[in-house]
Amino acid sequence: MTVVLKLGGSVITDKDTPETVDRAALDAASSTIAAYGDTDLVIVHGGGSFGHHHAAAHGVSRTAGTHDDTAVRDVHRAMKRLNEQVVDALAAVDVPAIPVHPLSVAHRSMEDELRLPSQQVRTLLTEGFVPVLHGDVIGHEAMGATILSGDELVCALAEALSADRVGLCSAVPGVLDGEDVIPEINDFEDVAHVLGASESTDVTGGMAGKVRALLDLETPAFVFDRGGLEPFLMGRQPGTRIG
Ligand code: IP8
Repeated sequence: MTVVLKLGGSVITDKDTPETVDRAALDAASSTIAAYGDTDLVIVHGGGSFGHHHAAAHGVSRTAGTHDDTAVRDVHRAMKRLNEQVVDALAAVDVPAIPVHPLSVAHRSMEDELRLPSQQVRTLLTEGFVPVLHGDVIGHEAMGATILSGDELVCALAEALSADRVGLCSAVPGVLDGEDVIPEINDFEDVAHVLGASESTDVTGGMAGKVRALLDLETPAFVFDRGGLEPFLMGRQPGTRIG
């Protein structure tokens, strides 16, 4: 059983205060993963208050490229700082977490397609490690560099590894219609009217972008909040099932 799990930036950071980890939330998620992540697990985390603030300050996004080397370093280094804290929190509870930095291996082609080699992740998994990737800034042919979201990574990895389940641990208990969690989504048009824009600085599209990308996957995906992490890792179906 191969599982790709994204820890959303809003879950593990204080999204409105630059470069601030939510220590209690990160430690709690790490302990849950240590207790229940008894499977081939790849972890991806989002940018939260690390990547997004720098990306917004430099005007770089998924679609707005930059040739400013300072911008690329600022965004990437912020994400590496967060990644180090995530890897350390996991390692502290004996999860064999290993950092994998997308900027060093991935790029986007002229046709706007993500090229992400996956053999290094596959090998790490086979050898018993837990690769921990993160949203990043990557080279983009003819555009300089653009943002790679954790959601894109999750989708690319799920396909490349033929994952059995995808989980997105987010700030909300699922995709919401008002106060209610939508149990299942199979068509974007059914929910387009209820998907608003993300409230904090988020350069990669918020919930609408997540749902679109997850619907394109073969693998069933679940969107849930931190309370859903344990049931998800136990093989249950918390939050919203997409696809
Ligand atoms: O939080 C974006 O990843 P996301 C990463 O998964 C950066 O959208 C660098 C802003």
